[in-house]
Amino acid sequence: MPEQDVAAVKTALKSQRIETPSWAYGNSGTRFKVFAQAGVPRTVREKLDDAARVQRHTGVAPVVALHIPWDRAGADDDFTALASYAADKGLRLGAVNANVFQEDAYKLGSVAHPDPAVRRKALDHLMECVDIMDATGSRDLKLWFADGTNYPGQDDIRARQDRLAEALSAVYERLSEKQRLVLEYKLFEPAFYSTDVPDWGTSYAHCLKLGPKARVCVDTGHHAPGTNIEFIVAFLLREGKLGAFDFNSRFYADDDLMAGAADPFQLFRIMYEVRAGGGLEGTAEERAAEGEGPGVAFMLDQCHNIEPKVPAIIRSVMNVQEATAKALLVDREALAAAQRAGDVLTANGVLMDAFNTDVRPLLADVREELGADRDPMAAYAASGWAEAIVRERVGGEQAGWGA
Ligand code: LRH
Ligand code: MN
Ligand code: MN
Repeated sequence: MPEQDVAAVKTALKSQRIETPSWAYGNSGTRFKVFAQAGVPRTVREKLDDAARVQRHTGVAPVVALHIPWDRAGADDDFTALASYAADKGLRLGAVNANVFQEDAYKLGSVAHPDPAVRRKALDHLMECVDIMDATGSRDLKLWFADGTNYPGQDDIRARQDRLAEALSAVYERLSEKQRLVLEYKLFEPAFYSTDVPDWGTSYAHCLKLGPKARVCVDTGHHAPGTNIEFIVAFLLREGKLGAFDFNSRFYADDDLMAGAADPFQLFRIMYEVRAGGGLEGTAEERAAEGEGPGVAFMLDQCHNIEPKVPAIIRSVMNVQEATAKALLVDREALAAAQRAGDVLTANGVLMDAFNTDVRPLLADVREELGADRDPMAAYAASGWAEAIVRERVGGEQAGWGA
């Protein structure tokens, strides 16, 4: 590859920002068991301390997404102070994830619940999340609703859409010009018969009606097996409606395993469509600013149930970077020529050549040039952080789902 092309690939890789989820630093599990790990953060500040390690070793993960109310612990309701704490660590606070799925009141749903009092309660929480965004300077409000039904006839499917639309529109009006809402879809779970935002089409239709500040969030674990996620990505980017990713990987359902672990080829195909749709263009600052441009947030949303959390997050960041690097290596001119000529095998070969390239040396150079570590996993293991947090984080309650 010509020298100037390598430089362009490196520039794009250096400006990528991968947002890590605060909840991935805490304890999590399946519905059967949460295995507690020693050294896990007890407060949101300790989660940020861990995130700062991820940033230090990788150089591309300076943003941390919050989940409310999980991140109240240690924030003392002063999110302006929390944002300064993050800034002191070289971090900034990213998407604010609303949580209207863990209280008894939400048994039959939140914003689509048949009882207006429950809908009001849910909407109040969404509004409160926007207040928090005002304090943290976050751009995105991430909305995922566990709403749906388990049995045919349980509730009116159309009425639930009306209620959902009403809440979305109220929260949309509350957003400033610089803020956005990203609406995440999920096929099933916890609802098993009908889900109110089950797929990208439903999310897209609501976002289209709401306006330019509303975009779709693609969580890679939220589809039916076999779904062509890169098609969805290509379509949404073309329409200017792709807002964010929740990256994770899965073998069966919403497994929330490390991004790129189950299917690195799928992650590459997704990142190729992001690149082809302009999602990697511009500087990090340009992409983070709302308004024109693709503005796609690359977030992780995963749970480390059996593996140590900080290095698992480092590994995930590296996996996203590897997929991105390979996507950037695709020879677009050769690909376009083969596509124009109808040369199926050459076109496929161009893509596979990029996927089969070992990009690890290139990424090691990128990290070194960023002042991070060539081998983040080894650097973390040698840093003593894992031992220090086990020693120091004693007493108190560990953070996890619900704390
Ligand atoms: C739902 C989901 C959503 C939640 C997160 C904890 O399955 O993906 O993004 O906020 O998990
Ligand atoms: Mn998600
Ligand atoms: Mn999920």
